Amino acid sequence: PQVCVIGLGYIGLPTAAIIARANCPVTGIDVTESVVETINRGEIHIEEVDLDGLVRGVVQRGMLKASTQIVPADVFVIAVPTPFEKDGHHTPDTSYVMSAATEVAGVLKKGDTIILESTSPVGTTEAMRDLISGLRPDLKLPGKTDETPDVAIAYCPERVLPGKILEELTHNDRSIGGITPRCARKALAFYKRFVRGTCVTTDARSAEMTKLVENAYRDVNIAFANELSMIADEMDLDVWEVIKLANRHPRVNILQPGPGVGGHCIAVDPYFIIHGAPEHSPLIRTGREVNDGKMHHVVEQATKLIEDNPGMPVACLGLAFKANIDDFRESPARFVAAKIARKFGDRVKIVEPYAAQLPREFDSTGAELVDIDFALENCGILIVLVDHDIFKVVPAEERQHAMVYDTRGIWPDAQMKQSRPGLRLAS
Ligand code: SAJ
Repeated sequence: PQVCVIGLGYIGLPTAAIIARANCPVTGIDVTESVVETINRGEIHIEEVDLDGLVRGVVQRGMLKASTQIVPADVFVIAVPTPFEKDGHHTPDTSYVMSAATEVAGVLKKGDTIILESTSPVGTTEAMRDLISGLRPDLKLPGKTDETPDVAIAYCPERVLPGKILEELTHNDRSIGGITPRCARKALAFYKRFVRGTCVTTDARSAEMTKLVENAYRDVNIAFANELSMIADEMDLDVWEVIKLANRHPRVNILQPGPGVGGHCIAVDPYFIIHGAPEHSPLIRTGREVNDGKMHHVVEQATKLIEDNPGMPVACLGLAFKANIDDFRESPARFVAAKIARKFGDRVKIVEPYAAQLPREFDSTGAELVDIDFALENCGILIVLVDHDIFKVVPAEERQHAMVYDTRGIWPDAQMKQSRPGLRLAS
């Protein structure tokens, strides 16, 4: 089939490339002209393991083209962002999905399949169907007719991990939610072309909720670890030691505390559930609050340590939202480092091997980007915010002189120190 993938971001572009590799001609659509030009040159505008070679190959073979204009196709895959509105209520914003659906409606023909992949509040796929039904009264849409519908509509969330996107796109199991069972079967036949994991069919609303539940589950579990870390600070305990011991129980598996939860999914998707059932989601809401609260806790603890040691240079290690990636959006590490830079100015050095320069909020703070060697030689206080491999391998003797606040638990020998950052630590 001819495929049209709408949205060429972190999910859409790898998906388009993998479909093209499976020998389906793909047109990728994006509103940003420069993104389209970059891809048509065989290059990429995002960082992801092995994506450059894959895109270059499929573009050179003529299997993937990018365009700003929608084109007719047999299968449409929508992978556009679904942020929430900055209205203080975290209301989900499905306007990008609906405008993509409007574009699809303009070129839709009998026999086509539309698949929504964007993380979406429950009911979005049906709302999209209703919108298309209004725009194309000439077509029979699923769930709107007793006869065989003219098009199939399904919801199939991605569940790939940044840094392992290509591998997980191929090997993860998929939930395929049709508006009707027939829609699910049509979408299933499409995914079978390039997914090696098991594809399980269900209805669209269950598939929508499944995606939200996966990320809310992880958020709540990380919140448990983060809450433990704050309790441990209060009780003067080493949280890493406690978690390590508790996890020896055959049915206990506590996740890792950190400076908070970042990224574009885990810190966002739980709100889609909360918004849908506010009265019945106290745990999920509290999980969000705990994880956001952890960022402020880290700022407070770090501030105490820095104030207790006047004049001593400080290094914040890491800005990324998690280890070994160059993605600084929605990052708790970046939030904490920026707060510290604003408070302590040119005492603050930032180490982030994945950054060429500091983000704009560091302008005029006096903080500067340095490498890890500079930080180890010159800074008496080290605040670990990201567990990049390059930080993990720093041997104990090279950091022995420094006071350490390790929010990620990467230096086991420094652990007793990190859990009591307010104390004056042996230097
Ligand atoms: N984190 C911790 N402690 C942990 C695990 C993670 O503090 O034990 C933090 C990370 O440092 C990061 C944040 O949580 O700041 C999220 O990282 P992550 O690796 O858990 O997840 P993401 O955001 O990279 O990707 C998630 C994945 N969802 C689940 O694992 C349930 C991925 O499979 C989804 O496809 C993705 O969200 C998405 O797009 O929804």
